Amino acid sequence: MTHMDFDALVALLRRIFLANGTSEAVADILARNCASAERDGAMSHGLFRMAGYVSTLRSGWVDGRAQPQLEDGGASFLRVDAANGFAQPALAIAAPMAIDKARATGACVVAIRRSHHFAALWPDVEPFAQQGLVAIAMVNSMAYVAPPGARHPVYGTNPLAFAAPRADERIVVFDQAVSVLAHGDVQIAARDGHMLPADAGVDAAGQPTRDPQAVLDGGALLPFGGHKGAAIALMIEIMAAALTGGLFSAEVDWSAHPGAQTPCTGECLILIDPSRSGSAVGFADRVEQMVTALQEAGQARMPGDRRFAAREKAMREGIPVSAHMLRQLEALTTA
Ligand code: NDP
Ligand code: PYC
Repeated sequence: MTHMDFDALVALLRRIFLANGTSEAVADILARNCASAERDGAMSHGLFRMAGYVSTLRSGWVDGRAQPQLEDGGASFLRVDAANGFAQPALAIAAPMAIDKARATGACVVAIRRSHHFAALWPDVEPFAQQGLVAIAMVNSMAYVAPPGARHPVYGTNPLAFAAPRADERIVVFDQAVSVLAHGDVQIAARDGHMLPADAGVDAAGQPTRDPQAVLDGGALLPFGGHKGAAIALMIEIMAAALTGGLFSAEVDWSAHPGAQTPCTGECLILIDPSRSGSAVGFADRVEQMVTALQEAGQARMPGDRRFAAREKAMREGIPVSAHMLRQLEALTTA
C-alpha cells in the first residue's frame, strides 16, 4: 500500500482520461471527482470506477469531448444539453449562472439531459452549500432496481444528494442511492467474496438472495424501505429524466456499444437561497440548532461525518492506494 498525495492522484487519473480521448476540461473535472471519492473513502465511486470509465470511453458510447450547451429556461430555470457527454462538465458550465439565478430569484432548477453520471453525487451539491445555498441533486441511472411486486427492474439506483450550510462554514450533506446498496457496492462485494445484507436483492427468478453474483447475473436490487424508497425512485425518474428531457433508466440501451457502463440519462439540481427564509435567526444557525438537537438526543454520527473524517486523514497522511490498483491505473494510461 502506498499513500498518494491528492494532487498526484488527480494527475494520474487525468493522464488516464486524456489517454482515452477526453478533452482537457473533462479530464480535469472527472479526475478530481474520482480522486475526491477515493480520498473521502467513497470507494464504490473512487478508483474502482476508472476501468469502467475507460471501457465506456473506448466503446464510443460516451463523448469525452462533448461541448455542453446551456439554454436559458426562465428566471429560475436553466437547461443543459450535455450532448452525450459527462454530467459533471455540464454542471460546471451551468453553475455560475445557476448561482446568479438562485440569488436573484430565490431558487434555480438546473435540468441536465443527455448526460452520463458514473460518480458519487455529493460533489455536485457540496460546493453550493459551501457558498451558502441549499442544494438538492437527483440522478437516474440504469434499470437495476425492481419496484415492489415487479417482474423486472425498472428504476435506476437513483441517488439523491442534499447539502445545506451550517454555522462556522460547515455543511450538512447526505448522498444516498435509492437501493439498499449502490450497484458499485454489489460489484465490490462480488469481487471480494462478501455476502449482501438481507433484503438487498433478488436473483433472476425473483427470489431473495444475499449472493452479489446472483443479483448481477440477471437479478435486481431492491429499494430501501420497500414502497417508500420505491416512491423516491419514482420521483427521481420524473425529476432527472421526464423534467430534464433525459432517458428513463429503463430506456438506456447500450447494446450497440459493448464495454459501455455509464448510464446516459439526466440530472436535476435545485438550488435555494436560504437568505430568503422567514427564519428570525439566520438559516445556518437554525440548521446548527437542529444538528445540536440530534446530537443531544444521542445521534453520534451525522451523514457526511465519516467522509469528512476520511478526507481530513487522507489530506494529512495521503490516500492509500494498493500496489495492485496502482498497476491497474498505470496500465490505463496507454490507450
Ligand atoms: P451509503 O448508504 O453508504 O450512505 C448514504 C448516506 O448515509 C451518506 O451520506 C452517509 O454518510 C450516511 N450514513 C451512512 N451511515 C450512517 C450512519 N450510521 N449514521 C448517519 N449517517 C450515515 O451510500 P449509498 O450506498 O446509498 O451510495 C453510495 C454512493 O453511490 C453515493 O455517493 C451515491 O451518489 C453513489 N451512487 C451513484 C449513482 C449514479 O448513478 N451516479 C447511483 C447510485 C449510487 P457518509 O458518506 O459520511 O458515510
Ligand atoms: O453504483 O449504482 C451505482 C451506480 C450506477 C451508476 C453509477 N453508479
